[in-house]
Amino acid sequence: MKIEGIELRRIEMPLVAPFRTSFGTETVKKILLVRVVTAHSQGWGECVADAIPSYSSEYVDGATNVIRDYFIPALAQSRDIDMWDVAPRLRTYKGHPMAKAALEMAIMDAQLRSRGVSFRQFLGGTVDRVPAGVSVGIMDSIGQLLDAVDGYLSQGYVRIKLKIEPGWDVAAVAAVRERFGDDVALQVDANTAYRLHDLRTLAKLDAFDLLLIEQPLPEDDLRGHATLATELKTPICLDESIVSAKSAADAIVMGATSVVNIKPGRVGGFLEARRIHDVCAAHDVPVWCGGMLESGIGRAGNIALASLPNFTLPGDTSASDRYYTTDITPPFVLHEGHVTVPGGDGIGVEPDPAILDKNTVSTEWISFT
Ligand code: OSB
Ligand code: MG
Repeated sequence: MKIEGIELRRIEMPLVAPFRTSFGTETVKKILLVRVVTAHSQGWGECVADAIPSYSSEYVDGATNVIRDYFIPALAQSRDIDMWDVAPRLRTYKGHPMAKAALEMAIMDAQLRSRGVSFRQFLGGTVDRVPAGVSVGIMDSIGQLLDAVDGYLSQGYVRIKLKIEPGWDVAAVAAVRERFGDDVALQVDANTAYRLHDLRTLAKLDAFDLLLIEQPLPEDDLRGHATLATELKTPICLDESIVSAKSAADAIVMGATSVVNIKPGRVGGFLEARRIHDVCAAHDVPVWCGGMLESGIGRAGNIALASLPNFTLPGDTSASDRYYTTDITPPFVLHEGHVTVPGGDGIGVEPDPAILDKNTVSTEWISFT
């Protein structure tokens, strides 16, 4: 596939409500979109790096720079590119999985569109809709939290994930259980906010029959998670720690995780995401698709990924209006707690040019010719 050029477009989208986690609060999502243009098609990729390096070391300005200054020149050495070449060609550059994933996604989308194949077909998805969970941020009060959860449950979300941190954990979970009962599928996400010495607090969560606790300890502490797993009844699910199929296999074999959150951006792209799906399936470890507050572009890819057979838990694949009043693509909507897997070629969605322009902060075009 011959690439004519690549556009790097920065957009900013106001969130419908501030999203607070143990590492910070987001009110406007800054997104880097990658558009790959070939003679026959174009493809879209979304970089999920946040504005600041707090979920991981990546951030959106850094991702823009490394793509422009290193990754595109490496790919431009030959205009003829296949999606399978992207990761191997960028391997000499360490890290930056979210930046690499965005570029690979755009090339994959262009290639699959020109072949008339959808992401779902290509990845091996087996269903045409996936269950939608919702990730609920840390709030100023328990009352506010209960109102938010109430709203999501009445919309039909089939699973609630509460963001937690020291001081906003046992009481928040207890209040949600108390108010909405034991039948609500409930889980928590700590985004690395705890240490092993918090064991007694974390063990209190065992009383609430949670589906899982996500990433309680720092990302490099696999051994700590393995120790914690022997002390807790609640299953541990790793997010930040899982950066590749190899790290997933290691974490599983060490007993550090019994469920895995897969985010294509965090692991360097959809091809590696599928390998993680496969390695987890081989170990009978269920997976679910995480989210990074994506626009409709990234969301389309995530929902296609979530249609693979070992995605047996609902993901953070919420409807577009959970994040944005107006998304850049036609919105993904909730039907009976599910979202529909796009069936069109490539990611199966296209941004609306006028909405895109309205949210655009800057664009740059890098010609391959
Ligand atoms: O840890 O899953 C996370 C958002 C930004 C960074 C990290 C995380 C999240 C979420 C949001 O939980 C999930 C979503 O996109 O709905
Ligand atoms: Mg998480």
